[in-house]
Amino acid sequence: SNDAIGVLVMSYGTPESLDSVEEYYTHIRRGNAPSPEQLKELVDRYEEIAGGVFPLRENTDRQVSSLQDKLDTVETGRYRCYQGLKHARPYIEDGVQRMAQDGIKRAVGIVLAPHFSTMSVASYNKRAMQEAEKHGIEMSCVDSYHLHPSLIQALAERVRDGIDAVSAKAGGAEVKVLFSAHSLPVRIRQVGDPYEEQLLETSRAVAEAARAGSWQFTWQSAGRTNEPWLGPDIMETMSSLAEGGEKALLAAPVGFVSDHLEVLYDLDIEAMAHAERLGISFGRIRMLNSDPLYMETLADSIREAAAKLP
Ligand code: FEC
Repeated sequence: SNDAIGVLVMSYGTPESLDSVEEYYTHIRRGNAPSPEQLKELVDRYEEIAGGVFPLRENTDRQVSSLQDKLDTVETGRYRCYQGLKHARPYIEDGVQRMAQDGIKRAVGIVLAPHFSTMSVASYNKRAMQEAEKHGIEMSCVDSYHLHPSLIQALAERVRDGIDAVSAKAGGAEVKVLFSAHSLPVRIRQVGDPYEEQLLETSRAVAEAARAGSWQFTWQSAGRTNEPWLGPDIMETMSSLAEGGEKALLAAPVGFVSDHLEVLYDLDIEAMAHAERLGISFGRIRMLNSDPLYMETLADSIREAAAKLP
């Protein structure tokens, strides 16, 4: 047995190589393989962001090791971090199995996404708890940390810097901040899901801390399925703002914490091209990645969850 508290750090996951994009996409689609056209479209997007490199993998690795360092500065040896990915190896279950092999008896689970949704964080936590139970590990999971003061501070610094950078590009024009997050199917509203409210709470707190004059929230990266997804999408929002005379926009994707496809492609390539067509200035805040304030947010949330363990 091992007295250390295991920390299962969960993240979305990304393919290991271009050869494993199909397996990854099939997993996201709950076992339904994509068509050859769908697969090609996704492979092309990965090729465009980094020539077939998968930045999320290295970013998650770095976040986990920085978090371990941060936890060690508080109490050496008390916490031991393990990685568990939602759609790629090492899967969430693999991470829990590794804990079990190390004799871990008590653990905390945390997702590298600040906002709770029944369709996102809840499904990570459920998989983690189910696997932990199989191995007799007591596990307590963090649901959200979307208003942690260190998170708000880190995001506000980025918004402030982003406003200055876009304003300079736009000849001093006033910059409107577009807070964004991954869209989800509209049906989350039927179950009273807190996702939307939490995202608005983060946006409001960051806008205030950054003294952003003008801002709004919008969705991005909706899935391509037949059911309705939450909108408006950032592309539509950009079009209507440009039509209304807005000259400079800053994307602040506060639902994400890392440089990855949904930021590097959907915002930096797609939304940027859209801004050029509309003739407006556009920029995006730097992502948190392993920022010390983000590590502090995670470490505090972990300690709080650990205090609830038997
Ligand atoms: O860089 C990378 O390799 C991974 C980038 C990535 C992140 C991410 C985050 C979230 N997703 C969420 C929900 C959904 C739902 C579907 C869905 C589909 C995809 C596809 C790719 C993908 N997601 Fe993702 N997501 C990332 C990547 N996501 C690729 C498949 C092709 C496409 O639609 O573009 C729809 C599934 C279905 O078909 O039924 C739903 C949510 C997040 C943010 C929270 C989190 O990180 O968990 C919510 C990063």
